[in-house]
Amino acid sequence: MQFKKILVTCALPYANGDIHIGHMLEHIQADIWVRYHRMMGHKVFFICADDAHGTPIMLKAQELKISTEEMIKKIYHKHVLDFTKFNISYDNYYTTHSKENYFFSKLIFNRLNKKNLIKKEIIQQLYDLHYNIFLPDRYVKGDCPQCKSIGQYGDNCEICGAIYSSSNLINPISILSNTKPILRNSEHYFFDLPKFNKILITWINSGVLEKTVSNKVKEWLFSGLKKWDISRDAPYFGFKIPKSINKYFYVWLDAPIGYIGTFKNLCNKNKKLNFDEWWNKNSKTKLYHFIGKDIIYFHSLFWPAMLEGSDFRKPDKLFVHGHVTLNGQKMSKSRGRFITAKLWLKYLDTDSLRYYYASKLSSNINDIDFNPLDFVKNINGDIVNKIVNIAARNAYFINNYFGNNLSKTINMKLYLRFVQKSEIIHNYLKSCKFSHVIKEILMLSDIANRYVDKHKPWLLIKDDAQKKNIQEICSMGINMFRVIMIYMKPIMPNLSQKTEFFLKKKLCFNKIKIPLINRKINKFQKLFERINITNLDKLIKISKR
Ligand code: NOT
Ligand code: ZN
Repeated sequence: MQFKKILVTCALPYANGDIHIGHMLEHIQADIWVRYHRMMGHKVFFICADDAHGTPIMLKAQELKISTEEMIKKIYHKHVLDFTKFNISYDNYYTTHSKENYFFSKLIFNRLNKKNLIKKEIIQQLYDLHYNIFLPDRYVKGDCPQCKSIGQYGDNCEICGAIYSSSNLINPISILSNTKPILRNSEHYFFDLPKFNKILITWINSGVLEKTVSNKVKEWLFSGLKKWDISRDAPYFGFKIPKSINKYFYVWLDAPIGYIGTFKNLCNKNKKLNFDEWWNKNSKTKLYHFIGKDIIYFHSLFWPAMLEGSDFRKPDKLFVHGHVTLNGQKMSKSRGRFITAKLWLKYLDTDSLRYYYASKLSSNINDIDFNPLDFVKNINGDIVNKIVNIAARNAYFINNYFGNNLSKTINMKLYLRFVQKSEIIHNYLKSCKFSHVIKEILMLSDIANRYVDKHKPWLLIKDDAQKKNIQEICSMGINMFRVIMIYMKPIMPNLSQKTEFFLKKKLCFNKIKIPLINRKINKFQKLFERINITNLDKLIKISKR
């Protein structure tokens, strides 16, 4: 097999709030994919960073009465802790507020500018006289210019779906000061996105997106692209635009460049890495982005166009997922429907959330609901009663009657039936169809449990003549458990680690055809804790406050 070199990213979380289980979906999804590819021997680098710029971050720091730098530093450490505890195996977690990112933001801007792909234009924007700042779209509310619904944000109408610019709102009001903003002129820098129409169509047609998503993107492409405003006026927290007076790069310009900056930072730490090999226009390595469906536009249009225009390589694939809902409703901090990663860890373990998400994830962009009852049923029912139960009930005999020794032979026909599932499991893992993996695993677990039920070692044990037989039956049980756990390894790293200790053997795909026979295992120790309903109740109660 040819080993690939792959760079994987998750979208960069904003540096003004906690990581919640909604974010975690993406990081878990990507981490499962990454762990699987590493298991298969590919060279994978997995990176992410905090997205540290923009008006909301600047205002949040003002509200907390600390400097923006201080705030993003504090949040950075919290984010790193959350991801580490959830076993998200980043090779580098960095920040967009870095010297590397500034370097590449300037470089890309200058290259685009040289090719005449940046245009200056004077535009009118809403200005808050009280706060002395130009208002981002989300900081203005007013009546929809199309359907006249009141209380709509400055970028689009939630009632009729119209998209407009905030200066077109009727009766605009600044959310910051509750005063009426005025229109003020300002010169902005625009990236000439329409120039890339053709290239983007070719890129989209090369299979970088799932069908439903690529259809959506094609709709955007065919309805015509507009120039993209990449500048913001001071005061702004971000990078200053070279040779400008008080103009800053819009956060969405330097956020994706943060992928490059973060990789460059990794190269600085790991001297064996050759930056150009990964980002050159003709790079042979792979670049995969995991993103939510709300930021498809940025990653499928702006980002590849920027890369093309500045002579960098483009992504090979975007894995897009839906959002997490809580009990069928949108997660919302302001409405108190919200579970932070930290709160989760206080009451529950991380493998259980990883398993739950995996059991819902496929390659589509459907939303995923976190439903507590469903969650308990999945974890206690699948992991404890089905999967881990196979190990427990068979280890009992191997540990207590056979000095921890597995038999010399097992039923190879049945064993191979388990191994033959590898091919389909590989395909599911490669294409992010994790719920299909889980379905297969559960089917195999049922077969394994039925096998033990049928042979009833607890009855046979009364008959001395059956001893050898029991050892073979239970060794077969342990072997079925092992194959299942090889399939499960990218999904549940903690359970896998304990399993490896129990089996005295690393779980790997390339050894799957060789059963564990004629060797010792360890004494069975609890591999997984049942979900504690009281803890889950507490968590849900707090998240509902
Ligand atoms: N901070 C953004 C968000 O929506 C994601 C930035 C992803 C990075 O949470 N960039 N790009 N393109
Ligand atoms: Zn409307």
